[in-house]
Amino acid sequence: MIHDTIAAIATALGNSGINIIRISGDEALKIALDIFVNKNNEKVKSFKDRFLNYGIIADRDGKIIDEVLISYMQKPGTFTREDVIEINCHGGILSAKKILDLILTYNCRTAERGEFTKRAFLNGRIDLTQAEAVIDIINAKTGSSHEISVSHLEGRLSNQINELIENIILLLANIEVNIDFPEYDEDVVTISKVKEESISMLEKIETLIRTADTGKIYKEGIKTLILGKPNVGKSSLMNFLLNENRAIVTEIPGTTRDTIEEYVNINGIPLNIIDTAGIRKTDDTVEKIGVEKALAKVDEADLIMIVLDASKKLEDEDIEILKLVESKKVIYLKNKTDLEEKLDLSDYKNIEDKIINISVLKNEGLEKITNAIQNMFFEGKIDLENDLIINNARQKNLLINAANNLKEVLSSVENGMSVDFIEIDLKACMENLGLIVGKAVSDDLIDKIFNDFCIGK
Ligand SMILES: Nc1nc2c(ncn2[C@@H]2O[C@H](COP(=O)(O)OP(=O)(O)OP(=O)(O)O)[C@@H](O)[C@H]2O)c(=O)[nH]1
Ligand SMILES: [Mg+2]
Repeated sequence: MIHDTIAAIATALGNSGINIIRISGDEALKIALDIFVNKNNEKVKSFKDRFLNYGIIADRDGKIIDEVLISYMQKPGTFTREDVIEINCHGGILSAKKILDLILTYNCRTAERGEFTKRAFLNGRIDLTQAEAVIDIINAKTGSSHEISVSHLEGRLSNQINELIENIILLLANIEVNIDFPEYDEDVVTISKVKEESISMLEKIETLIRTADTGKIYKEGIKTLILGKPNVGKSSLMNFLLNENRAIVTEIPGTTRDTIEEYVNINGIPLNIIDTAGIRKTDDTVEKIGVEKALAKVDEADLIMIVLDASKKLEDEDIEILKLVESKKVIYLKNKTDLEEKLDLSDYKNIEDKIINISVLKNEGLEKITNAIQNMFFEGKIDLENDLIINNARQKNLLINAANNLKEVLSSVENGMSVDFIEIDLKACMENLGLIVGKAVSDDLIDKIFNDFCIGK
């Protein structure tokens, strides 16, 4: 049981209209009552549960720190399942800091990162998938990723995992009965039930695992590298996709020196676009580093947009780039089709067949790029509303382990192994699933997960 009271500034440490300080724990109400006076400069005896109270907080010398709105939320129906106080004070970080400092002079300590959510978890308010959803919501870079995390927070993933766990418990009970009362001779029935159930559970788990790649894309965006020799129009393309003049564009080859990275959502497709320095051999130290940086990003990219210049002959640099990305998902773009065509791809038939003609200058052909991405990444179109999507690597790995356990179960059934083996693997599967929702999770893992939070959450 946790007894100490924690406090933190829950809003971001920047300039904002208001800031919120949160206190959670047994001392929360007492502290709030002690530091607060109402608009008539009077102490109040108590706060009504879930009402806003307008008043003033002064320091221990009676010097006013700020006008505030305080709300008191009585346990257990709160996020942390403890008494919670929230103090809204004015923005600019100074008042919030002063109020927090004052609170910390009481029997109360600063909350660690994610500690409010950790308490919600430890006190049974939410399970681990929901706690992870909270951090994902905070960090969501795309609207879709936010939607997925909200569905996890609602507990949809946990419900499905819990159903699987209950299923295994039933199966294990079935096996136990069979061991305890062998005279019933239900051996055959049990084994066929184990097989049938394992196949069905395996299917469900594998479906979830398959969604993980989509989940990753929604979470992080499709990591899209724009690659090409200098001056082909990479930065122009980047700016067009972002709909803003983010990257410098000039007619001088070698304009972009560093990689430039931005997030954008194009027709619901989340992209993490990276513009790069034009690839060429160069003696310029800065440009050389830029080129190396661009090349270093090829490996980790989900998608590469190769830009070729329609108005120039194919050069060694182009050919080198084409070779470099052979094993990747690539969209080939022929830019500057508004100019007289000099590019000849007849030696590269497979690329010629796939190439998309565009002119960034004239705004032509660009919708074909989004169509191509759509086809490449979202063939079996995912329905965010109705499909559960895994967007967390920890959960994915545990699901893979659980699937492997079930495969072991099925292989034991096939090979007529003793029921003991089946039991071991079913239990292991149950444990792996349990870890996803945080049943019997080690303290280290809990700390690790909550450490990713920000203070005050
Ligand atoms: N005619 C024509 N010019 C274009 C087109 N797209 C870009 N340009 C011009 O091509 C020149 C180079 O464009 P950038 O976008 O800077 O090219 P880049 O590939 O980023 O070049 P580096 O950063 O030097 O590697 C600029 O003068 C652009 O205005 C196009 O579709 N048609
Ligand atoms: Mg550029």
